[in-house]
Amino acid sequence: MAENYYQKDIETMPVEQIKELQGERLAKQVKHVYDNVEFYRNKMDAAGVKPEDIRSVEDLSKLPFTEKDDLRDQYPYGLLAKPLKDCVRIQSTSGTTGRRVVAFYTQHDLDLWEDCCARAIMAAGGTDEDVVHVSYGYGLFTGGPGLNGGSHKVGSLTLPMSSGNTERQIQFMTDLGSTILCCTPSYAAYLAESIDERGMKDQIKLKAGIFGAEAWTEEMRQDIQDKLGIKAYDIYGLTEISGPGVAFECSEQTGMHINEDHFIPEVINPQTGEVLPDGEKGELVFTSITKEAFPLLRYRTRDICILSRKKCSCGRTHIKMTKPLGRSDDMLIVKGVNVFPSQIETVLLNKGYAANYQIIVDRVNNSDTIEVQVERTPEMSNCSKEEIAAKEKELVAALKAMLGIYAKVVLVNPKAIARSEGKAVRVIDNRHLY
Ligand code: DLL
Repeated sequence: MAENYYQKDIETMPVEQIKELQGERLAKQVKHVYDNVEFYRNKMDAAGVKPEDIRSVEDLSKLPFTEKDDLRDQYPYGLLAKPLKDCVRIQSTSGTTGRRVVAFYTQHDLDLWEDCCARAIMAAGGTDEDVVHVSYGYGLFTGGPGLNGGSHKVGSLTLPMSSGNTERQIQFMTDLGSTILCCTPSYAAYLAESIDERGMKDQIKLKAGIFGAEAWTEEMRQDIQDKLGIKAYDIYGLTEISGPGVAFECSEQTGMHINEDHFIPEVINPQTGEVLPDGEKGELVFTSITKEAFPLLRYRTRDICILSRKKCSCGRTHIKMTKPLGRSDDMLIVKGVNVFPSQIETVLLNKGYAANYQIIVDRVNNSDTIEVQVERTPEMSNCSKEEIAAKEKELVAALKAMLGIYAKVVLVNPKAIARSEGKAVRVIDNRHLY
């Protein structure tokens, strides 16, 4: 299949040229921000940096970071760089860690954001002949509006389903012949399961899925691809930087191209703030160089990933990021050991379970405990108590090998774990209650 681009010239631009473009846009953006946002003016003055000091990407590290707490402190209007009358949209998120963030967009900002989503849809093989089924939430969450706008730009027939009402989702999917599904991976897994139960796999025409907004493993990708008979593409983004489409996967499915003409990525050591070379694992930081209303400089995402400039077979030249491998703030520290929920998911899926699980962390007698609840597979319905106990023991051993610590495993009944239509709740950390 020939590679599909939405903005080929930009997406395949030689790296040197991208860097030059970034430098020009960065210098302009820093001036815009310095002139219009008191918060940044104060921060830059305190750091002794003037807008004239920032002329190229190499100067980026002279700028101070922006933290999530800054956004909370400046809520709601403190980081606005345009008069409110020039803004046409607000989106918001409670954020992965529960803090409210409000982002503003001018019409131009929306236009560029939708371009990014259009690139993602076309990279997943989308054209104006497709029926794009958007089951991300609409409203303040960026998922629905972002992919909706991108789908319009591609010229696809857009189904603004939003999340929920699985019965209707499947009916529309079959009646209207949806070909590309956009939703969270956990909801895609749930839809796949529901389609399977109804024996309707033959009636769906899906060829691709664009799934993101939450962590998911390669194993989960394989599972969804097999169950729905599609290619599943990852998409990454965050409200603070625009929404979905900051980065997206291409046919190679080996990481996501960051839209470098709009966002400059850096990876830093989360403890020291030191910038790390490409190929090293650290916290992702973004500077938005084209946004008018809500431009952030060196925003610390807390997402842990690795950047790579390795040549991509799709022809795109923009740098690639791995799937977020965890969050510097969501990483669980259990008995002093760093545990990422994705490690647990990998073990469960490798052992043949579906991604219906929950991790419960607690503190008993001053000692951390971790329990993994996972649903039994349908094949286990006739298992005896002893057989179930043996399966649990097997998982305990596999988790111990992966994490290095003991985690209790409870195999619960199928459907016992609440399904999510948006982002799945994987971790319940009861230690915060004390
Ligand atoms: O989740 C935007 C989005 C919508 C992305 C639809 C993709 C698809 P927020 O609600 O602000 O925005 O949450 C942003 O979600 O910092 C990551 O921790 C996580 N996240 C987003 N995409 C992925 C992904 C949207 N593909 C936060 N894999 C980010 C893993 C993701 N985590």
